[in-house]
Amino acid sequence: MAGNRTFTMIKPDAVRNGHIGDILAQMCKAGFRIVAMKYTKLSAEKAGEFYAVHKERPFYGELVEFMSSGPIVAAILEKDNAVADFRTLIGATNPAEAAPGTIRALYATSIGENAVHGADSDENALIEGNFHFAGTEMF
Ligand code: 3AN
Repeated sequence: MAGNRTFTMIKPDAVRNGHIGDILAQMCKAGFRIVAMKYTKLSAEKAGEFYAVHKERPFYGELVEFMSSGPIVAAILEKDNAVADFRTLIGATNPAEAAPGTIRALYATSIGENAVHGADSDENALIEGNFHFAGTEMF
C-alpha cells in the first residue's frame, strides 16, 4: 500500500529567487498537509550525507556545493499516495522535460538547480524526514 507521507526541500535556487511562498502555496493547493517544516541551511558535510546515494555520480560534488550554498526549506508533507503525487506535482528532474504547470517547469533553472526535492520512495521519505526532523517536530 502506498504511504501517505513524503519529504521535500525547497532548494537554495528557489529560495534565492523568492519562490518559497508560491511553491508552498502550490503544495497546499494540491492537498498536501504540512507535518513538519523548517527554514535551515545544510553544511557541506550534512548535504554530502543526505546525498550519499549519489556519491559515485559525476555531479555529486556540484550537488553538495549547491545544496549547501544557501538556506532551504525542509518539510514532511502528508496526503494519500504522497510520494507519487508529489513527484507528479514537481515534474521531471530536468526542468526542460518537466510537464507544463509543474513546480520545476515554473521555477527551476537547470537539472542541477531544480528548485525542489521530492523523495523517490516511501522508504526514502521516512529516512529523509528523520534526517531533518525529530519526532517532537512532527505534527
Ligand atoms: P530527483 O531529484 O528528481 O529524484 P535524482 O535523484 O536523479 O533526481 O537526482 C538528485 C539530484 O541531483 C537532483 N534533484 C539534481 O539536483 C541533481 N542532479 C541529477 N542529475 C543531475 C545532472 N545530470 N547534473 C547535475 N545535477 C544533477
